[in-house]
Amino acid sequence: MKVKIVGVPSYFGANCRGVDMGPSAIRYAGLIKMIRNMGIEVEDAGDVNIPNVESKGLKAEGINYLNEIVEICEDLSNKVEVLINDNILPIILGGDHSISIGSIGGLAKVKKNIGIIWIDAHGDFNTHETTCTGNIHGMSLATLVGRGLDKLVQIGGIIPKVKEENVVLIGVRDLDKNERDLLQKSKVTVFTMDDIDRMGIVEVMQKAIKISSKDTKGVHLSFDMDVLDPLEAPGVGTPVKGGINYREAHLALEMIAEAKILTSIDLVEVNPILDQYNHTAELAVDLITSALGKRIL
Ligand code: 6HN
Ligand code: MN
Ligand code: MN
Ligand code: MN
Repeated sequence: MKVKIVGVPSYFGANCRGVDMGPSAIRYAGLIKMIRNMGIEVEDAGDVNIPNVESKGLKAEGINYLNEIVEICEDLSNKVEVLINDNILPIILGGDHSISIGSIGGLAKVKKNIGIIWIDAHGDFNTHETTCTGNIHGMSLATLVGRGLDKLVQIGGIIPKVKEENVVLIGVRDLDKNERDLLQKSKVTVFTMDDIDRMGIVEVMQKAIKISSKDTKGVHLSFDMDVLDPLEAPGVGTPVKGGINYREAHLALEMIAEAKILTSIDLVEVNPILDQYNHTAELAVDLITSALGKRIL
């Protein structure tokens, strides 16, 4: 296995500063060294270029930073396409969760048939018609299954990038009303926090791995740090109480590693401005190593 790190220091999809420092904080927490210590070949591919529109509050079609996000995600999708073609496992560091449109956009160009495991406190299943905030990080999963604004859905050229039947959402506890209706009518499989409480993370992950990998050429892991309980991961932009703990997160990712289905990873929404002593970024590093197969006792 060969791994390359790509940073996407963008806050546009969250419309809130801080997450743009996520890639730096995660690198500073020792990501490269920790992966290398596992005996895995790893290289830092640097950052995607982010347009400088400091505090302009740009909107297009009523959506915050629509054009900037399209530009960033097209660029990212091209970079990920190259890495996947070279048999490299990309780890994309956010930035806010809108960047997954670019990373999975690139993956879909090469692999065609893929699955997604989306671990998040939120559904990210709004469209331009249901959003209450106009923030694209709340629309990224909907976009990937082909719902919403043409400009977003068309990123990377493959529409949809993934079939809903192969999408699993885990850890959800905060959905907007219309977003919930959309999800319920969709073919996406949702495991809420309540499901995790009742079934346990092991059964949830066994199901998730089966569903996401069924008839696919691999699975992308999209890990939003706000799925963790804010007591353990305070450095996120949209914290919601009642999340999973470090042990559950580790076990979930360790099981994904054992299943050997992963093509690519993104880890998003680390906000160092809201963090304490870079703790959330350090947790992010630990969890990435779990997804790469590191065992902890
Ligand atoms: N995230 N549902 C809210 C919205 O703005 O649409 C919150 C989205 C949070 C997105 O954390 O990636
Ligand atoms: Mn998210
Ligand atoms: Mn979230
Ligand atoms: Mn373990």
